[in-house]
Amino acid sequence: MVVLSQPPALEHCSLIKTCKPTCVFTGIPVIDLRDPEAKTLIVKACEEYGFFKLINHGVPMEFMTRLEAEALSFFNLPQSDKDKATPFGYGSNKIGPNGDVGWIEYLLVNTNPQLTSLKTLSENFCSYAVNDYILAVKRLAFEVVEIMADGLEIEPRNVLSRLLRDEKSDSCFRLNHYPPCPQLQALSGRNLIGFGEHTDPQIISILRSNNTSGLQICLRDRTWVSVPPDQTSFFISVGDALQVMSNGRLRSVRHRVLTDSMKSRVSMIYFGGPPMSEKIVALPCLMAKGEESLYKEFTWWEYKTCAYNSRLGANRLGLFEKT
Ligand code: GA4
Repeated sequence: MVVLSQPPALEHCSLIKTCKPTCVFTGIPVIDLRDPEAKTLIVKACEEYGFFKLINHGVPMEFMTRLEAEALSFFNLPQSDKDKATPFGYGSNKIGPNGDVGWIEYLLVNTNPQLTSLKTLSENFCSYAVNDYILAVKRLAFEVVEIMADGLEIEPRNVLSRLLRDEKSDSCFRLNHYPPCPQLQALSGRNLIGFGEHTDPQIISILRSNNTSGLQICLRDRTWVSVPPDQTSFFISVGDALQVMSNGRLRSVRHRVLTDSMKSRVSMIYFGGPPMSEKIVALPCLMAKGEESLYKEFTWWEYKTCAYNSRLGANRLGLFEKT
């Protein structure tokens, strides 16, 4: 068991009572990247859930296990050492700048090689496992959005991937550690929020976690369901920017993470975003004749600024809907 040198105070985290017991959802679409039907299945999954599990993805398992081991050795350092990494993206309990809290500690860096945060982080805290992993997951993200473009029958097929491949792409990478919370056992029927409900603002997110459950997604009928963990696969989520670019056809998925009472959860997520100056608008090639865009025009910089001025769980896209 991982023991935090300074456990976050329980009263600082949001204790929520689940209204209905959440069930483990067995209906998450599972997509084999090598399946000739993958393009159609990916689009279907993103329309229905904004979420799917990807298998046969080609990223070597050692890339994941090496980074997970390095992340754990970092998160197991004394608190005073981890606090030294605050300028390089370390944070605990606080999520974003507007008062959101969670039972979590993390490292959050921009993946743009021109910015120094990732470089400094890998040199000082995570050696090079993080670089291998990010490179592999970026390539996977490019491939997934290219297959998605094929499935959407849009041309050129790099219409989405060019935004992630751009050297100015505003993408980031997050390593999350959710320590177990044994006190939860005494609070039967209550759940502790590790990471509160939200949608990801970017285009696409690629998540890998260890075998500890906790991730939940919100279905169309607004019920929350638990995603069975699978440390060998990736979970892919549609972000707000892709919802806008597809004029609402693909939906960005609301999700959250609940704390486990016994097991620590480690997740690693690549958030693929466009360059700051990019206009986020419905792709003309996806609009039917006479179809109106559902959202007002904005740049990624404007949307990101709005996200950082809002609470985690806010319906940010609502502010950009045409009335
Ligand atoms: C949610 C998705 C990513 O983790 C993240 C988060 C960011 C942060 O933790 O700094 C935000 C959150 C996320 C959306 C609203 C704002 C910004 C915290 C917050 C309250 C890195 C991102 O890009 O947006």
